[in-house]
Amino acid sequence: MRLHLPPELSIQDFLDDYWQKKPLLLRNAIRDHPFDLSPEELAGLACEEEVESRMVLRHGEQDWELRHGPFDEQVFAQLPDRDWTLLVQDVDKYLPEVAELFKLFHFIPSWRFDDIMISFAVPGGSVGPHTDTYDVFLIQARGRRRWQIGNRAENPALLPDLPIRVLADFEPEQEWLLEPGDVLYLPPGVAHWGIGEDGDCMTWSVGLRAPSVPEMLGSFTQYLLDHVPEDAHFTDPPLSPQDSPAQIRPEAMAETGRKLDAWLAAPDLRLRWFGCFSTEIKEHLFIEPRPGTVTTEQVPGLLDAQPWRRHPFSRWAWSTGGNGNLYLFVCGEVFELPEDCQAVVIQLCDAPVIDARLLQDMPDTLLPVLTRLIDENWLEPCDD
Ligand SMILES: [Mn+2]
Repeated sequence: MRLHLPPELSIQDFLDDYWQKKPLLLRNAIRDHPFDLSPEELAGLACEEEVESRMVLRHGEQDWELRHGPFDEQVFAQLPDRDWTLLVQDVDKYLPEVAELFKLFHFIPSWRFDDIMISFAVPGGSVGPHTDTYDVFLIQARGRRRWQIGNRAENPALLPDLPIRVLADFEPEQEWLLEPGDVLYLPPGVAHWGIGEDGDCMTWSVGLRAPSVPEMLGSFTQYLLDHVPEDAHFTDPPLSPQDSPAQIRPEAMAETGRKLDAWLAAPDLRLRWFGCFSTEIKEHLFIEPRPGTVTTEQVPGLLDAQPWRRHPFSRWAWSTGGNGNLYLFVCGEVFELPEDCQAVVIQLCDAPVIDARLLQDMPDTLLPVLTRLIDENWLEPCDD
């Protein structure tokens, strides 16, 4: 399965000219995925307690009525023929055939992806014109949907008093009717409006993660607070008597700046934080730890007995620090490993199925880490 780009456009061209810059419509880009999720199956997911879902009705109890799932099955029978849409978040976490689609976008780091949201719309159904703060690949999976896109605007005006963010002024600049297999790439901030055309339609939205800078600062400073030793204190620059003892002199600020900058810019601490931050999982996607604990001695036998995979909710990444350290990040935690573990770490993070043969000659230092990964259920047997 691959993404079919026009012959004159290479992946590198796409990354250079379009990624995070401008929209691109790719006609017939997915040709060998069955998209065989039925509207009934999607509605079934929206009825489940742990699945995040929403419904937007254009003319409900108010204009743009928003309803939150989980929904009762009978709700679907009472809906009008037109002008509503159902959106189900994180479908990739529940259906492996949906998660498969991430493979199409292997040219983007896997830790950048958030989820695949699937929306079903009847004719006229939509969430209104809006902007998103993240990149998205809108994949037409079933039926046809009309997409209008506008330009990029900073802080655009919204319609007042609505439960969803609908742009007050939306001027479409381009318009396309998407057919199954078409993919529309949108960078952050581009106004867009997708409306169900004739008959039902389904869009699979592959969404990226783009935490805000305040979110990153909040998380990073908390990480610093947890890791900077408490006995690191303020110290004076070389002092000389002051005419006004109340003055804060530039030398005092320079010294204070050096202290803070040393921690803010510490490369290793920053990398550890970023890896943990990027692999954190959403709270409601809680991974139940494996019942009973596993001992380090049991691990080689367990791994040998059957194929293993990453838990579908889990997030993984790895990196090397400036000091040559190898870091494995899983679900917001960091494991520091010797360099000779790199091949195994890559396999753990990237391979669809963990090959026990590669793990057979793994360095012993990896064993306690694998024990923890299995204990937490971040690694699970394939047939679970
Ligand atoms: Mn959107």
